[in-house]
Amino acid sequence: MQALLIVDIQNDFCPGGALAVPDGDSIIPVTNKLIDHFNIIIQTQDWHPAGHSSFASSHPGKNPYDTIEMDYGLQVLWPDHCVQGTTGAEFHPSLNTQKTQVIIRKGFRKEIDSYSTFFENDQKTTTGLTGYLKQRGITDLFVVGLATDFCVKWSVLDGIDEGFSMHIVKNAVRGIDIEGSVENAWTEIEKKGAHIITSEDI
Ligand code: VGL
Ligand code: ZN
Repeated sequence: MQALLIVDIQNDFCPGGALAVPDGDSIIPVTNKLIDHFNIIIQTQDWHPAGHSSFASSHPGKNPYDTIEMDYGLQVLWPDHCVQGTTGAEFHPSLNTQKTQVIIRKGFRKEIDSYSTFFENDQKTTTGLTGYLKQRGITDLFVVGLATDFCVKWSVLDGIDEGFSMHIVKNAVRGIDIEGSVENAWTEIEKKGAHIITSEDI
């Protein structure tokens, strides 16, 4: 059983947003076309409280894209983004959200960030997605969205560890790209055994 996982297509990750992914909104038309081909659609929504620990503004003297050592390891610090209840946290208005059956919100605990749709950044705290997918008999996840080098990458890697067959649609993802992070992401994704496909293959 197959499902489409749409990662973080939110205003703040699109041009004009607080943490804009270059060209981020260009994946929306192809994502909307893919939605027609699936019966099960899952979306994720980055959903931070104000003052979240992943925001550079929460750490005096730090700037966006600096890194900091957290209890759970190295964390990149971001501009304030996807704050709960703000326009920036809303799904992009051009994205068709009508068929979406479940929305996984992540990053809602102040002290811990969450890139992956399966686990928070401590790699232990679960979002519950595995249980949802298994109970519905879903075996194959097709992943699109933002950003290739963070939330998309970690979702794909964790999905494989959780026993799912992961397919990443390469013309329906875009990355932030910090010091080669997009290229590294593709290498890791490939090495882990994800299927790298295009929307034409579906
Ligand atoms: C993301 C950085 C911070 C993402 C979310 O969706 O890839 N990146 N929060
Ligand atoms: Zn975030």
